[in-house]
Amino acid sequence: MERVYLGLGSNLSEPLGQLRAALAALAALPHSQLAAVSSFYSSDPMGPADQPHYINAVAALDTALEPLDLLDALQTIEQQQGRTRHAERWGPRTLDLDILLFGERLLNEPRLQVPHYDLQARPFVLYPLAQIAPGLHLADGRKLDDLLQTCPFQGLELL
Ligand code: A4P
Ligand code: MG
Repeated sequence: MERVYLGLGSNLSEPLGQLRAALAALAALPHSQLAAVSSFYSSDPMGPADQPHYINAVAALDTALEPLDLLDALQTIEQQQGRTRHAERWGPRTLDLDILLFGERLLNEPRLQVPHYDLQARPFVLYPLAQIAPGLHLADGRKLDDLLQTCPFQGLELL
């Protein structure tokens, strides 16, 4: 089993319900166990400002799935929850499931970059992650505490 951290986000079609449904789907994944879930946070949208606030959370999943198999499973869950992909970057979505960290792995594949390319810039990722993994060291040598220092708790509200 490897410990994976997942970012959950939604800003359409009752975001709280979207996250709850996503967590139930994650808990039902084969060869996997949902180990921890952060609080839910309301967050200002990153990207186009003319979209609703997001609800974000981070979950820890222990899994024996390979990374690309987990990605397939996450995209299936996104699709089951009505996700449609649009051209607009960072636009609104019913559900976004991102692989933030995957055990000690460093992945740079066409479909999957791990650690997530932008996690250091996202308070709605770093603060919930710190809640369930305080003092975490990333596989690439960075320390979560250092990333938090340069990413203010801004536009974020603990629900
Ligand atoms: N992909 C590569 N690496 C990964 C990874 N580590 N985890 C590929 C998941 N997927 C990864 O993703 C596009 C492709 O990225 C996938 O097919 C996969 O092979 P997507 O979910 O289809 O597209 P996207 O999410 O719209 O694109 P992008 O640029 O990844 O968007 P982000 O970065 O996820 O941003 N504001 C707030 N407050 N909270 C949010 O959660 N989210 C976004 C989306 C914008 N603004 C936000 C939030
Ligand atoms: Mg995504």
